[in-house]
Amino acid sequence: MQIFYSNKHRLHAPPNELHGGEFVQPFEMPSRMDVILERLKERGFDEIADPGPVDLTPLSQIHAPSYLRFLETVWEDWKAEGMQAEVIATNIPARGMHLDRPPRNIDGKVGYFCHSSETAMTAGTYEAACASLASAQAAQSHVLAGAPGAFALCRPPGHHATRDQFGGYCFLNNAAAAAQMLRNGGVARVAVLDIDFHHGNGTQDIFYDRGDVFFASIHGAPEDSYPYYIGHADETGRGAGEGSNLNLPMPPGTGYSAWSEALDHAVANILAWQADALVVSLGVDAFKEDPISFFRLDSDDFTDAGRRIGQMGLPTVFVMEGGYAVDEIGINTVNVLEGFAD
Ligand code: 5XA
Ligand code: ZN
Repeated sequence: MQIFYSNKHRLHAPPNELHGGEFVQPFEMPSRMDVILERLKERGFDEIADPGPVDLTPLSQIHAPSYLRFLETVWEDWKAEGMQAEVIATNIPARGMHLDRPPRNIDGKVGYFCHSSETAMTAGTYEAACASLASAQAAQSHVLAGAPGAFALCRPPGHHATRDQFGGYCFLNNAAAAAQMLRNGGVARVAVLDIDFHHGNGTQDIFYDRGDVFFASIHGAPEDSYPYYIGHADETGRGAGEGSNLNLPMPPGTGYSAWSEALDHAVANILAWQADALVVSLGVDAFKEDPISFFRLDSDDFTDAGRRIGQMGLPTVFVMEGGYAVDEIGINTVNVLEGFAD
């Protein structure tokens, strides 16, 4: 399987994450990629290419122009205001406030374009996010050209990036961009299957009103897990998108038996919807030892999940999302790809 990966992710390495009321070393760290790369090579996945330059044009179909401008300029504006350290949102518009009036002040703007403040930005964040996106774009081009599958080893991840907000370690929505570009390339019906532990609120937000992209997500129930305020089963799409959104929230302690039933349900719905191609938001934080999640999947379960996805018989773009049990992230990620290739 062809893999696309850019070393530029290292440009994004904030020193801190606000977690449980204190600054900790970020869970989403560059070494995650090293462990996955090592395992890919060990298992014979050696077709690993740099994606080349990013194409920013399709972004306007999934992100708001004001948000894209913000991402591009935030670091300079932040520094110009005299801020000494990384960009962190401290004020986020809440109930009763204006959600539609972006402030001029950069501190206010950062909060306006953010939905969760664990996510910091540094001087290299925008460039790293663009390089991550480039991998997703290259993988989708490869599949569009006829490959049965391709893997975009993306960092930073993307599925929490909404039309106009960053958060959950995400800035540009790589999976949504891949889906949009498949559509632009002539694929009539594209499904996004999100198997990351966390609900892909960004991808849902982007496609919620659209009937040409189906979104299915298996995730920790919002009552108990991030992103908390979205991801319920009764969110089924709106307008032309009604019926094209499937949320399968699961309770703490969910093991592979229940999780794989949810996967089968998502697969059956995607096939019934008659998708022509698939984008998988591939997070492996459903693993039993993940430090910020509560499902109980074993490493072997990821192989089986990959097999079930492969049995759909759809051209498939895998896009890396989360997974923070760093020692096992390589095994778990590559297991999905091996199961698929089976
Ligand atoms: O898939 N999303 C993640 O793994 C990020 C979760 C951030 C929780 N604060
Ligand atoms: Zn996650």
